[in-house]
Amino acid sequence: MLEMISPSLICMDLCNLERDVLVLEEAGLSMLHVDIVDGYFSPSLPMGLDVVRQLRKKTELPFDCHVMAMENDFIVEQLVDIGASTLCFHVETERHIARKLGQLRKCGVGPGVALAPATPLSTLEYALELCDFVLLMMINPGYAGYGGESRYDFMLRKIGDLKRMILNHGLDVRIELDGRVRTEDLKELRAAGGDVFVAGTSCFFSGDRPLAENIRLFKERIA
Ligand code: S6P
Ligand code: MG
Repeated sequence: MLEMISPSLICMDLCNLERDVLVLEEAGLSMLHVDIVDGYFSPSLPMGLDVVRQLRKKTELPFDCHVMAMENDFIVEQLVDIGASTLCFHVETERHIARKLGQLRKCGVGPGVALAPATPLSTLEYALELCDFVLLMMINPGYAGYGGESRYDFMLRKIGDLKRMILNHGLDVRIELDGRVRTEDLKELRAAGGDVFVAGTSCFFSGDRPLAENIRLFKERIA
């Protein structure tokens, strides 16, 4: 299960990123979820590209990048240059979805698309076969720090529908789930079709306990 968890960088102690990343590495996590929000897509600007670039030198963990931007080109190019392992951008803002997915693949980056909760799956009909993964946001992207928003009730149905769509197309595309992933929900999210789970404030980075302690408790609960 631990290998399916993608801990979200912007939920870590932003003044102690290197320290927290090392804790995650030592605990056996196998990737990092790198969110870049441009401040226009959603009213949030938690972390810039230079931070990600510096962090790339501090850890071997693959960067699982999620771009939430009105204009994707510059941010995507930069993340590829920094060394993203996988990268998804939002279908809601990308004019040339197939082209961008192809460019990512050519650069050796696992391509994916991200969908806000209410964006229909029909938008994936032709893009799906170009993707390694689809990220489904379970709350509105970029609003994680705003309290009060919880996972939408229709998400389990949406995950199941996407899983069926992938199987019907005879594809092997991972489903990544992002937003309000709680430890106690992992079983049902997995059963619905989730393959990768973004761990944020609802999981590893909650409460006043040190991160290492939270991960220890998490491991106990999923054992
Ligand atoms: C921002 C971003 C997410 C969050 C994550 C937070 O929307 O895409 O990856 O960092 O959703 O998780 P949580 O548990 O605080 O909702
Ligand atoms: Mg994200």
